[in-house]
Amino acid sequence: MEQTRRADRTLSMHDLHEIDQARRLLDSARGILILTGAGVSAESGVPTFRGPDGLWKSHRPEALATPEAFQADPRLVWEWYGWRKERVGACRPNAAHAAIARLTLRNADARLVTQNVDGLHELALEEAVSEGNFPGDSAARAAPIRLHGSLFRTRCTGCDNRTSDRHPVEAKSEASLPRCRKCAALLRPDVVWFGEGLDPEILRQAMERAETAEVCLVVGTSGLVHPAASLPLLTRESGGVVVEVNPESTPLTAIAVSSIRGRAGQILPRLLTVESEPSRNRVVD
Ligand code: BV8
Ligand code: ZN
Repeated sequence: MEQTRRADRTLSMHDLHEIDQARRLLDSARGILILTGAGVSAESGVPTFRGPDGLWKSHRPEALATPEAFQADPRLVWEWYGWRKERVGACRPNAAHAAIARLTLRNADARLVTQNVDGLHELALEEAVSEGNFPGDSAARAAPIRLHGSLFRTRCTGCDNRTSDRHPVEAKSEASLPRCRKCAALLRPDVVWFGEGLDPEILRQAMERAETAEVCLVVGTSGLVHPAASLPLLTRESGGVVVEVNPESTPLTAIAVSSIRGRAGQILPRLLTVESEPSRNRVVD
């Protein structure tokens, strides 16, 4: 109990009230969409895009994460992705990833859609499955919908072959860059770059979840990148409500019924603990 009180002190009465209100909404929700951005991984040490640590060698992420940048200098872009793979490879999921993983495993009506390419949601899911005895299919059902791809997958620029790839990147010269085993063409990270369309099937699934969710819980996103940032709008237009968790206000704060100012790792365990799950969908351990 001492533990809780110490943490609570950092949370104002107003925050605690917002958290209680949001928990009630999540409790009674028939359909929950969780949308995450880089902020959910900040406490794991992953640099956010717009945070102070977002810049790489004075390059803005939006400038490097484009087909044009790759066309112009594939070695530079691969060096950046190599740096991110190494950095993220040393990071572990945090309490926010774990709370989301447990909710999506226990509640068949809760689904995660992420903008993140760091793979920490997937790792948290594996850990939650190994810790708790959830029915066999729950891990597959709870797999996050990845809007923007993964740092740990490559795509061939020639034959479009896609494979998982956790190897470090050799980006010393163009000759050392990764090549396709099938057609020897240059490989690229299997992520969605600015100016590139999202996978239509993945976007359809995410939009369907947004339209049917009664609550869209938005965690750690600046709400500036589209079409991801329009998903909470879809929930609201379909009669649902938006709950936001972010230390700062964002363009999505204006449409949120509850916007909790705090760090995901501190707030989500409070928001998504087991008691909050609706009994009708609870999967018995
Ligand atoms: C497309 C993969 C068309 C690569 C990424 C409508 C309006 C305006 C612009 C557009 C529009 N529609 C399209 C556009 C253009 C563009 C766009 O949105 N531009 C923005 C910058 C204005 N969108 C696109 O180009 C999309 N494609 O539209 O194609 C098309 C259609 C059909 C056919 C052909 C073409 C593609 C967008 C995807 C780009 N790829 N990632 C890679 O990662 O390398 S986006 C990338 O940046 C991330 O995935 C993520 O989506 C985004 C970063 O945003 P966040 O995750 O929110 O992170 P950020 O740092 O900004 O914020 C962190 C937040 O966390 C902050 O609010 C902070 O306060 C908070 N925080 C910090 N610590 C914590 C915390 N929160 C909680 N706890 C903490 N501890
Ligand atoms: Zn190929």
